[in-house]
Amino acid sequence: MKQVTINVEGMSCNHCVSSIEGALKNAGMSGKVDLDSKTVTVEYDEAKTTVEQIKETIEEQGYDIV
Ligand SMILES: [Cu+2]
Repeated sequence: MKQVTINVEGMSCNHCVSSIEGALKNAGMSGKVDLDSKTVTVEYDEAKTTVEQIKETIEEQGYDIV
């Protein structure tokens, strides 16, 4: 498993946390949102997932990648 930390703009509350973490989970990844540092740390299998796909998954929820 690899790990990547992505800076994300627009996350402000627990709803944001659960929509992003839920979307990542549905896509087969394990994500952790940190509202204080405005980051999402994702563990993923590089054989199945690219960083681009992770970013798209977050953007599809309505958040901007910095
Ligand atoms: Cu929110």
